[in-house]
Amino acid sequence: AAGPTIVKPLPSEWFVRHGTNAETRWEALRGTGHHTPNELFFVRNHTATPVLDAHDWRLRLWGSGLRGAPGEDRPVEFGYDDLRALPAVTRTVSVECAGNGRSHYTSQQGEAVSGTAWGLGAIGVARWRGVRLADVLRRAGLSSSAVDVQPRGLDAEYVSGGESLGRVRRPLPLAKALDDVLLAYEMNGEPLPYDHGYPVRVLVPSWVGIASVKWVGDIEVSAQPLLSPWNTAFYRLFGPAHPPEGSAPLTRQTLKSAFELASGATFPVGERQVLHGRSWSGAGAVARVDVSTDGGASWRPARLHDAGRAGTWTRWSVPWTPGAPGPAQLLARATDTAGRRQPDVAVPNTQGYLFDAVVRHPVTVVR
Ligand code: MTE
Ligand code: MO
Repeated sequence: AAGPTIVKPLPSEWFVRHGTNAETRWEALRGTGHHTPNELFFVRNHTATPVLDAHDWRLRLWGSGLRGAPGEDRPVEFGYDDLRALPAVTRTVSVECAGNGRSHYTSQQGEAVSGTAWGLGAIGVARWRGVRLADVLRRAGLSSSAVDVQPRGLDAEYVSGGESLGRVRRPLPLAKALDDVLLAYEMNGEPLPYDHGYPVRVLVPSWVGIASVKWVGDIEVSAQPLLSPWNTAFYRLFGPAHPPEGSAPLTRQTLKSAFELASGATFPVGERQVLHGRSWSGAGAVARVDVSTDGGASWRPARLHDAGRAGTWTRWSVPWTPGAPGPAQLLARATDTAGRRQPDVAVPNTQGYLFDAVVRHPVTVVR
């Protein structure tokens, strides 16, 4: 019998369920610190969370890009304790689904897009501890001809349109794999929770979430470029603005902002509030955030609460005294250190990836 698709409890005041996935409610982040608590962290599962045992777990490295390991027949293996014995690193980074914000293509722009109808809650930030993928690759005997590195998960094969696409796997260019990618075994000071990849997951800072393969079981290291449905059919941009074969496979995340508020939150007229939110970018740190409480007619700068850092979000706040009863729209627009600013309209693509436009957050002012 199939178990639950997600192991951890998903109280409805913290999560919105979308099939096998669970989205963090932004209002549940109010009062939390910089890091998303593990119990509040969104879950994106193609199938279901496998409950694995770290002591039986092995990470197998194989492929034409390893010295002396021409095929799957001569793999190099690491156990959980082998990884834990390597030099450890700790980093604060976000994981964000490429489709985060997708529902706003429809709600704000009237575009029909396929995929999980996320609001803005398919992102979380954690303090991850693990080892550098570069250290593991070098220990496995990286050959000078290696070009691509493809981690694969131990969760069930993904079936789409009646056809199995195999296990979740997605190639990384060697340069990124050797740069800042981690094999993480801890999340916010605890062993990885089952839903987030126990015992070990890949963590690819600033890139779309699909690159951060959970429950990693093997890594193909190849002397030829690798393809998988997750970098050919999915996680490219398709549509009128893009070539027929789609854009290049998605890498860096885009720029977004969210209020730590429920959609439709109510505020008493004439009472001073402090609105809180967070902004983030895959292209660098957040440099400034401007907020409008009158539907975009006027803007003022928010106070930033975190020193801007790449790979994670910046918390901010702005005071507001609602002046008149009735519906209102709150907007936040971020600018990053790469010079990007959130546009009013996002360029659409059929699968609704990389939504970056300013979101109009509906609230009601009451007497
Ligand atoms: N890894 C495996 N093995 N299986 C999956 O379904 N989902 C990916 C990625 N890694 C996935 C996976 C996607 S699309 C995202 S957005 C992130 O995991 C989500 O990570 P989280 O569930 O820890 O938040
Ligand atoms: Mo995702």
